[in-house]
Amino acid sequence: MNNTLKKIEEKVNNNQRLSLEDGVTLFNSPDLLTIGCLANIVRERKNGDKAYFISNRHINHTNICVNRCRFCAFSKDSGEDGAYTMSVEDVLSSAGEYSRGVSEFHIVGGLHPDLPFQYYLDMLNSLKNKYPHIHIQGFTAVEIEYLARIASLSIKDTLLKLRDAGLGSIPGGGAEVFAERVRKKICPEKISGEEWLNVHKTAHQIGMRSNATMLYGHIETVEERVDHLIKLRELQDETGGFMSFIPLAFHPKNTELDSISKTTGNLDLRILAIARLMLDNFPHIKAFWIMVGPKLAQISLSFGVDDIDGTVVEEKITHSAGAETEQSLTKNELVRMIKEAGRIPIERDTLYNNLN
Ligand code: V47
Ligand code: SF4
Repeated sequence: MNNTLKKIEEKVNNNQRLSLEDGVTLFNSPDLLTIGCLANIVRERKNGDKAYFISNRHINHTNICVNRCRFCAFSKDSGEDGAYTMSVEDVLSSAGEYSRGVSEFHIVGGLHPDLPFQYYLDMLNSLKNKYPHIHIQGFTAVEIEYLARIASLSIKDTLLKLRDAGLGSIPGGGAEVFAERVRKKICPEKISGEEWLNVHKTAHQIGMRSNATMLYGHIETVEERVDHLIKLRELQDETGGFMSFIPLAFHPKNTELDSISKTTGNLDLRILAIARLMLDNFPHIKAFWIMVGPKLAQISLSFGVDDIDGTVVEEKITHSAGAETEQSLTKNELVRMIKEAGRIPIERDTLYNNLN
């Protein structure tokens, strides 16, 4: 092990919190195996040999979005070729396809200029009516803030109404990188990092759990990545409401940022491992296999990761941006990947209850 990592190793062994400087050191170190090894210590301390997956179904109800972030290949303008919006009935029938054994619907979409708040309440109510036992994780903080604006409600009242209609928890999307410099360049219309954090804080205050993400591999600096992780850690200290952190590898194809190269395996593994080390108060680190590929997701189970997400069924956001992964894996495939990595597969529900 090189000397610069010695101090960090000592902190990890003594269960001490890593600083911003430590995070930067980890990103700049060539010694990926040591970083993975340290992350594995924390992973096993928190989750033993368990590796989680979920049977879920993603539903993207509309791709029409007023924000048009520069890294997004999924969104369209209203009336543009390929733009779509599902009616509540469409959402219901899409939920019905391949939904046997599913414990979660994961619903995210664009910021639609015309759909009323009632559409979202109707969607949740009808899903809950038909599938009362399936947890609905839906609407990123960006969507929640938009819904609050169109409904002229506070964030808290918006969340309470969505929860009354059937919303169970909030996914981690829309966080990107909190630094204003980055947001100005890649998603100038999006809510600020502070606003994203405030939506999650409000959700946690009413007892709703959520996830967090970071979109990496575009124009962000190492310091901006570590700053993002530390802001999440600070909010988690305050509320304890986050369940998992999911780094999202930027897919450049069909986006305005297509001159940027795809992320590499080294960076993908490094981010997952560093997240495990920095986010000492997050119970779970998730490798979304759709984004990093099933092979790397499997290896990441020895680099800090304890969750490889789910069966998914149909994925539009990353596949619009050139992802070459399948859109779905069976439960058996997920179990085999986990067992071959020497871990114990646990099928979980959204809130990490064991469904085995
Ligand atoms: O918010 C958009 C990102 C997110 C691209 O909470 C892109 O469990 C890569 O948040 N390349 C949506 N990423 C997906 C998401 C998510 C996925 C899986 C699990 C969970 C969870 C959350 O995808 C967006 C945005 O940050 N995104 N475009 C792209 N070209
Ligand atoms: Fe809209 Fe989300 Fe795509 Fe941004 S990332 S354009 S907010 S769908």
